Amino acid sequence: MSEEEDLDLRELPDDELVEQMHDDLYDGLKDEVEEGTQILLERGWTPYKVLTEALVEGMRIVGVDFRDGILFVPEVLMSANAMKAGMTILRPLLAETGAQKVGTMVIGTVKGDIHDIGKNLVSMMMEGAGFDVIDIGINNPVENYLEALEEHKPDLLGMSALLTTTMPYMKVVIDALKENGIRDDYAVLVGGAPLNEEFSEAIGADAYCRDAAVAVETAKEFMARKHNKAGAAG
Ligand code: B1M
Repeated sequence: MSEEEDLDLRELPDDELVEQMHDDLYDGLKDEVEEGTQILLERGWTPYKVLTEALVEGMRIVGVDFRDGILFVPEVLMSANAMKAGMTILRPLLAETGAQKVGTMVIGTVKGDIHDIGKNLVSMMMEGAGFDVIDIGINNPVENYLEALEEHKPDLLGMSALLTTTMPYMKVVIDALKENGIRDDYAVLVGGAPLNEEFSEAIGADAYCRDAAVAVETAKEFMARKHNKAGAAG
């Protein structure tokens, strides 16, 4: 038996367990990442702390080696699957806040882009904060956004892009909203690793969200503003 197989995750103190989870995520070991997630929860870690310190940080490390050509697509896919397995455990816990429904958001990754971990994380955190989230998935052409907006009449539209080649597509969607005369019906929030404030402003979005926590805060601010406006008008 190898040393890896001998390792009992339950025997590790928190800091070593988290480090081991980063390694397991790196190696795409889904079962181990699931087990580590469970153990940290049993030890009283909040779902948010497990998410950020064990999973998101692990994926950050994967990203660095992917960029540097040490890891390749098939390996990173395994890491992504392991990360998603951990997120599946955390999702219902993050949504269990009992918060009142505060608004609705349609969210999707733009056309040409299949990255969905960040978007899923934003969805989870938004649900946890009391938003109804309609997730239209990945690789969305403008028609999908328009259909979802028409069908669900949300307060907010969220778009995610992880590639410098796909982020300009967000402007295509915003321009389509303008052409259809519905731009002002929604607050458009954008996010994804290659974006920044400047880009968000340049394409006419309402806000750039650096991470999922910022997305939640920004969404809440927009809802408060919307209610104040409605109050003032009525
Ligand atoms: Co991709 N990939 N990838 N990849 N991948 C990146 C993005 C890259 C930066 C890696 C690198 O080189 N360092 C690079 C992009 C370079 C660039 O454009 N400048 C890259 C590349 C090149 C590619 C391919 C082209 C590789 C290839 O085929 N040669 C290919 C493209 C496929 C395509 O989309 N057409 C590709 C494929 C893949 C996998 C399929 C293997 C896998 C995706 C699996 C999946 O998502 N199901 C993958 C992964 C996992 C990554 C990295 C390693 C990790 C992304 C991630 O999940 N991060 C990534 C490296 C990196 O980002 N540093 C990389 C964790 C996640 C929690 O963070 O997504 O940033 P993030 O989301 C954050 C915030 O950005 C924000 O909140 C989130 C939570 O805090 N946010 C939002 C995101 N969306 C939001 C929406 C909002 C608000 C906030 O709306 C309101």
